[in-house]
Amino acid sequence: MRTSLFALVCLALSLTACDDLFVDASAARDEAKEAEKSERIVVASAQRGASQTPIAAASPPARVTAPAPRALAAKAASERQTGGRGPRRQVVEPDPPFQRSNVATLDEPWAMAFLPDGRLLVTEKAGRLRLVNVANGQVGTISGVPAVAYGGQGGFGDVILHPQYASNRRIYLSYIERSGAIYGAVVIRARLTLDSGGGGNLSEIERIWEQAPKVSGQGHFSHRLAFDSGRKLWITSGDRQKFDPAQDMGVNLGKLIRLNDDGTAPSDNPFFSQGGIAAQVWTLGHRNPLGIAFDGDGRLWVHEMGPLGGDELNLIVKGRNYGWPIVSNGNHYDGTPIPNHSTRPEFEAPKAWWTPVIAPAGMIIYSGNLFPTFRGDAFIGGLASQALVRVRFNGTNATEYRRYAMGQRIREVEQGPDGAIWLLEDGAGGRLVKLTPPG
Ligand SMILES: [Ca+2]
Repeated sequence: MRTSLFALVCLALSLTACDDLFVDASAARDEAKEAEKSERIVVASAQRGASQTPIAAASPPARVTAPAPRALAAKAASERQTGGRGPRRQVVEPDPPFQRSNVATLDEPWAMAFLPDGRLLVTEKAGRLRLVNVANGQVGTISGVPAVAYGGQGGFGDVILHPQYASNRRIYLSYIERSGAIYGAVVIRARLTLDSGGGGNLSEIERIWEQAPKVSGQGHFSHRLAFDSGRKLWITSGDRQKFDPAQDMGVNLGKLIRLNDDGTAPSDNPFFSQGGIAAQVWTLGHRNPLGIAFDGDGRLWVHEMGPLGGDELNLIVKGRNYGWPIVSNGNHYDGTPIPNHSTRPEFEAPKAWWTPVIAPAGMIIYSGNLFPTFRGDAFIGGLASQALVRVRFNGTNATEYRRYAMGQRIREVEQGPDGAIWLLEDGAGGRLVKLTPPG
C-alpha cells in the first residue's frame, strides 16, 4: 500500500527523482523480505565491549566519507523528532552562510579525496576513478583500476590517501566484488602515478580486506574509509541488509573495522585475543554506516542510516555494541516496531538521531579557517533530505544545529585545502559543488 501510494505521488509529481526513490523503496522491500529467509546467519549473543572509554586515537580530523541510498517511502510531513542534546551557542553569521559554485559534472560520483597538489580524486559508482582539476573543472581518468560489480547500492566506493601519501603515493579504494550470485566490499591499496595529461594510473594493487561472508543482494555495503593520525585504517562495514550478522562476531558485516595500513589487525583491538575476523572489529551492532570523521579532540563519530526512522550519529567507544538489529529509534519498513535504544541501556545509544530520516551520506567535522564559525561542527550530506545537515557538539553530546536545503541528494562532503567545503551530488550528472563564504 505504501508502494502504490508512493507510485501515485510520483505520477502526480512527474518527478524524475522518484525513479531513484522508487529503487530505494524496492530495496526496502528486499530488506523486509530478506528478514524472512532461512539464510539468516545465526545470531550470536550481544557482545559487550571491555572498555568504555572513547577511542584515544588522538587524531586530527582525518577524513570522511559516505554511500548508499535508502528508503524514503511515505514520509508525509509529520513532525520531526530529533534526538540529541547540547546547548545552542549563538553565533553571528550570514544567512545563508555560504555561496555555491558548480565546478564539474560527473557520473554517479560517490567519494572524493584531495591530492597534495589541490586536485581531486573522485570515484564514480560504475567503476571509474576521476582526477578533477578544480581550478578549471577539467576531468581526467586514472587507469588500471579494478573491475567493480556495479548495481543496486554497489560499485566503486570510497577513496582516501595514505597519511604519508606525499612520500609513498599510496591510495586506498573500496569497491564491490561479485562471486557468482553473491557480493561483498573489498578494500585495496595501490600506487598512484600521475601523468602530464591530467590523468594517471594505478599499479602495485594489493588487496587488504574484504567483507566476509559475501552474501546475496546489493545493499548496505557501507565501505567508507578513514585514516587516523596513528596510521590506522578504519572501514565501515554494513549489515548487507541481513540484520543479525551485525551481532555475530564470526563475520565482519555490521561492524566498524580497524586495521593497520597493510590490512593486518592491530593487537590493541578490543577483540584481538579472539582471533580470526573478530580481531578486526572495533565496534559492532551497526546497520549501514556511511559517514566517518574524527573531531578535533580525536573522538571518532560515525553516522548510519536507520530503517523507517532512526538515522543515527554515534560516538564510537572501543569494543561497544551499537544495538542493531535488536534496538533502533526507527521501525522496520513494513511498520513492525523495533524496541527503542532506551529499552536496552547495555547498547550504546546514538548521540543524535533523526525521524523522519535525513538519509546521511558523507561527513566532515570542519577544521578550516575559511569559515571560522563552522569550526568543530559536523556537516553531513543528506540523500533523502537533499540537504547539508550541520551538527554542533558539546563535548560528547550532539544536536542538529542548522539544515541547508541543497536541492539535490548530497552523497559526499569534503573539506578542501583552503577550507572551502566541497560536495558531490548523487546520481547521474551529479555535480561537484564548492561552498565558500558569501561574497
Ligand atoms: Ca544503534
